[in-house]
Amino acid sequence: MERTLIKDLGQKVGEKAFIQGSVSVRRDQGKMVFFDFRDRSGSVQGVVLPKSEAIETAKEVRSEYVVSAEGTVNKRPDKNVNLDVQNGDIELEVHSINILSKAEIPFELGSDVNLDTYLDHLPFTLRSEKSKNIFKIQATIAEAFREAMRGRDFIEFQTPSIVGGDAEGGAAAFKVDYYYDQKAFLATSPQLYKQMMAGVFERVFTVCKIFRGEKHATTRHLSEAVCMDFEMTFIKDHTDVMNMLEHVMKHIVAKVIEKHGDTLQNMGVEMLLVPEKFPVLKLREAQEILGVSQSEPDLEPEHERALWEWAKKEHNSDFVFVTHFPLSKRPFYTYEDEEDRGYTKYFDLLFRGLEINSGGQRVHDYRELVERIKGKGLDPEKFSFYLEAFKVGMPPHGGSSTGLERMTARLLDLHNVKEATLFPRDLNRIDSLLSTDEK
Ligand code: AMO
Repeated sequence: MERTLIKDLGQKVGEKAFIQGSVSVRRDQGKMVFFDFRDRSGSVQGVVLPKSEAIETAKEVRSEYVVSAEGTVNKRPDKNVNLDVQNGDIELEVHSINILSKAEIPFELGSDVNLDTYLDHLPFTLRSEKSKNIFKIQATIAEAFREAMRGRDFIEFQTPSIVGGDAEGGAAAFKVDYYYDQKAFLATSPQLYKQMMAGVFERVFTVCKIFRGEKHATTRHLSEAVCMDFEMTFIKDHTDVMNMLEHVMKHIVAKVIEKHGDTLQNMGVEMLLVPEKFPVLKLREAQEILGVSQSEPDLEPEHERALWEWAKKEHNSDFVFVTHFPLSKRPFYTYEDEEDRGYTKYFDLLFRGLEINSGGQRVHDYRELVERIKGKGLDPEKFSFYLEAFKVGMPPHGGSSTGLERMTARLLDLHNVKEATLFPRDLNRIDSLLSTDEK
């Protein structure tokens, strides 16, 4: 018999059906055995009656066993109907059951365990409803990002992960053993490549991995993260990039609500506040609001959280842009504001109290860029490949980068970015370490 997906069983009342899936719960009531079966489409209650041929096997089955079952789809008696759950008006009266795989589980799926235990058992814990929802929503975020970009004439490109040097200056790059003793690193950002590609296609985007040797254990840093980057040419200044990013963010939020509105509600996620225009503050204005010294070059995590409170109260917004960071603390490619010397046409986008995106206008003049590289104590020779894009003519341009895990975590109000990362890498965690003694 052909497999029927569990979500379609309701259309087969009175008929026989064959399902395949896992056992979420088994309730042995002596004479009868009840099951909650699940597959990728949903769940359904099954019942094995005392006279059924399946009763022996049913008593053997435990939580998470993988099974196939054949039975008749019945309407439930009125008193047992539960319209609040999927398939709450039917049950599968099981005639035969076949164990495809036995299971030995460390604890009940969906148990409230601490983060380390959760991460130690990812092949199992990722199967919980909560985890599946997180990563389904994450997939929608990435899909909606691509959709928004394509809708504005951006072309997707693949960026290399093995690179000759670090684009970001500050971020610690992982060194790689490359052929012939050449020095190579894992990319800390697609920055230089997206700029080069903007010179080719005018508008480009990429969804890629970045690698950063973050030395501190925090709730916001990963050693391997996914970035959604774009770069666009012929901009007037950084505000064109901010407007594009605002459009992208609104599209992502709308798509997530459209596809996962019910899940957000079930997860207790607060309604997202997305105003027509996101509030914008210069760093110095933000510092004045926060009552902190304007000599600080950046915001601390608690400042980002306080600015969320401000944005909610003053602008009914979960988003706030902070612009004009000091030039001295930003990478060499950052554009200086001619009307506000020493400060940059660069921004961070904070979402629900966390920086999820950075971006801005870039230096596009070859000579100036060479000077800026030197100014950072770097050798322009080492950047000659990148610099060729500027030598051969580069339009004014800018772009930005959104951290996928950070955006997912804040959207779903998850405390730690690792909860929004399938297989997080950090100071202590790489999967093989879980199964060997080698350090
Ligand atoms: P930045 O270094 O701010 O900017 O990175 C951009 C965004 O990437 C995410 N991110 C991270 N997420 C988790 N763990 C990390 N270790 C981590 N590092 C970065 C954040 C951050 O906002 N080239 C510039 C972008 C640009 O100018 O276009 C850059 O890399 O969400």
